[in-house]
Amino acid sequence: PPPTLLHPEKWCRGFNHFISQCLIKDFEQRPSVTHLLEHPFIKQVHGKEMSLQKQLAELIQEQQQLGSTAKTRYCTRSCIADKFSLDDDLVNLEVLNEDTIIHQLQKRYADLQIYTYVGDILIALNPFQNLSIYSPQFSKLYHGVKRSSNPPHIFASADAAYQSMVTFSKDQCIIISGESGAGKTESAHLIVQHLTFLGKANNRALREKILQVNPLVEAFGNACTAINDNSSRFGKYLEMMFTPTGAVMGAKISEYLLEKSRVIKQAVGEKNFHIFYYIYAGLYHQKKLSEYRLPDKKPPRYIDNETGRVMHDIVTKDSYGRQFEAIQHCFRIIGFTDEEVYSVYRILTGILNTGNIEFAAISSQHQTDKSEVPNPEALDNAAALLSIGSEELQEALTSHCVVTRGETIIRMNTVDKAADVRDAMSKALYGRLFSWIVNRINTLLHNAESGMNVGILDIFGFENFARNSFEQLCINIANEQIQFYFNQHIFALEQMEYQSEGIDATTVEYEDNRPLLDMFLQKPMGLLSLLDEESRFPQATDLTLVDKFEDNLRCKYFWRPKGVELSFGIQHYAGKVLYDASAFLEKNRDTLPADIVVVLRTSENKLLQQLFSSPLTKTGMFLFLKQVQKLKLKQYSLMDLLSKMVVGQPHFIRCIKPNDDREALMFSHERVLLQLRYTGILETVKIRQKGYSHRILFEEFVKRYYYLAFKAHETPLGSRENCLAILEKSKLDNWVLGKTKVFLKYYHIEQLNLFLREVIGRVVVMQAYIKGWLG
Ligand code: AOV
Ligand code: MG
Repeated sequence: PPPTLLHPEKWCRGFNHFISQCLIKDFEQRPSVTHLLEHPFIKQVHGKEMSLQKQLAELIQEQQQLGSTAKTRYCTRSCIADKFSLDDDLVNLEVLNEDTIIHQLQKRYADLQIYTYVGDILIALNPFQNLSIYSPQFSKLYHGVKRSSNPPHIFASADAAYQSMVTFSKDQCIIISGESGAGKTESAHLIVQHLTFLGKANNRALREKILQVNPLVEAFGNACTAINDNSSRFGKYLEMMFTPTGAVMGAKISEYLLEKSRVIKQAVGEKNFHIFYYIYAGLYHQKKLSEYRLPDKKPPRYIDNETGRVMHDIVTKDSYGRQFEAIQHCFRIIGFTDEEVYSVYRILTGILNTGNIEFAAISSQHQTDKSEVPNPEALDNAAALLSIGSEELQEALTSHCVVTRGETIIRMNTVDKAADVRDAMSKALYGRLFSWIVNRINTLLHNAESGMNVGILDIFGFENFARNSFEQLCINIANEQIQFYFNQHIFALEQMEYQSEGIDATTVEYEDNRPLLDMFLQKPMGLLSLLDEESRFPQATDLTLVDKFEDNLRCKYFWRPKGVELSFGIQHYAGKVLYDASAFLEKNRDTLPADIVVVLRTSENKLLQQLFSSPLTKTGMFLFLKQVQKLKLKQYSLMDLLSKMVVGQPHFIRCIKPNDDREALMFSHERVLLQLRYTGILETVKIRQKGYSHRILFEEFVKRYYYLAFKAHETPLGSRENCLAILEKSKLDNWVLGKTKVFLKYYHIEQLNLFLREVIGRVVVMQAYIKGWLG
């Protein structure tokens, strides 16, 4: 069905668009010219445009001059003129300032035009309501057409990445950024949806599998926070692999920095990872709670944050139960065995039972701070589900071995210490289970053949809560790095290259967050190094840590508020955040006592045994983000990191949250302005207006576009002159030739590709015409 939410006139702008609509709606595939001309829609606009027949006649004439042959699909769309709405791209603004930009976005948002271009960058405003613009019809609409044929759309961005990959045989990456709740994860889903559509493999099963990856990992890695009901609590890089001809053939996912602490505790108003509620509801409805030793009155402590509420939701809301079925479906489609899934459930419910183990102090004559488990039932339940001995488990929780001078001594744990060990075990179980699932998905979707890929980066967005802890710091540093990457790509590298190619291009000032990143990542005096160093001192406390920060981080981005001992502030690119350093050291140490590992290794659950026996093969993560997680990299060098991170040609999507109330159609001027400011949108528009977003080596350029100026059988040299010939023949303007490269504006590429397709398309149209197919 056509979009209902948008005014038809706004949505269907060009003639071209009508054609595409007709193609999709009324003719399935390819209409004859007569059919097209008969169509009421076409009839209506026909008079205003050049007649189709006239165009065809011209095409044939041109074609005879070009005299080349080619094979490609039937292509009517590209030979029909269209109009371009200037509103779609901020680069077209005549008066360029914050006011005009925000006015434009606001106007568009009111029309439910949530997408807007800044050159090749896409701005996506969260609509906070479901729009009917993501159906397969829309995927078709945005498939391989000129960008200006349709209003801006996330499918167009996915399409651009895909076409780029196929055309240049080069890996691509799509980097989605924005603060928490801005719509990154939704955008990532839509991109996967469109890419699976584009990469139509004969293998339907594989496509199905790929579409289940996000829902599955998000059930384990997303949770409800104060800002977003489906907040990503881990970073995700999903690579979709394609054959050289562009058919999808596999996928690979990398995860980093899962917020494990959520397993054991959540802030007020927040929840544990989705999967715990899904499984609880699923087992409840299947009447299997007792089999997994879960109570049906009061849910386990780990998921019972708001007393009473959780059980009520589990019993009454059928959405949780449905989600559980969906997850079972995901597991099955992707190819997990029943045994594996069963083991996963045992471990998850084992974790829930572990959380219920309590400790009480017992005093004996010799030791006053011993602890015991007053509720052996919980202990037995946890041990049973994890398939380990309950006595061994109790021992590992309440005592630990120390080796001094070759002698092994057993020390008893205090109540607090025992509780910490219990929680550390739960976190480790969950964290390793999560990594295992990701690894398993990769094995199941792996394809040994070499190909190209489009990677999609979707991380947790910038967060600023009432109370911010270690997790927020990690999340915000990761966002700081993405911002840096964006800046490097859009501003710094670009300007460097102009210089080396001897091109005169105006420089644009931008807010460089490098000093801030240095403050975090520098060795040995950066914040993370200091944290690491302090974590190694057994005597250190969170207070000595903040003192250390204060003594060493002497820069304007760091400050310590008066009167609040454990707090410190950071001026992030996206705003000021006040952090509470309680438990920073413990969270950074993230230690799991050896005693626990030993016990878990004895498990009869094969999967669990595996989780703790060998180090899991970590998937190829981005070094730059891994750095945040593993603070032990040898030398910190930003440019080095950066070059490793560039896994392909980047495409940027900047998500913007129009309001904090998650309300549809509400546009908070203030909030949007803030986001425009800190993401440097104004500067981005400026540089896109003035700069050249594409730089192609002469040789590559000629190889790719020689068709436009030379005969099909010719093989012209990759020289400056030949580039010039092609560019002149194409009648483009505003390009520049450097010493080794052709510098193009973002829209040139599209025009060139379109010309190329037109040349090829004409051949087909002409042949079809001659054969009498169309007459
Ligand atoms: P995030 O990924 O950027 O936050 P999400 O993608 O989870 O944000 O989006 C938050 C919510 O906004 C979703 O659950 C939807 O309800 C709504 N939403 C976003 N984009 C769309 C869209 N295109 N159409 C309809 N609704 C949308 V975080 O992961 O919290 O940083 O950590
Ligand atoms: Mg997200």
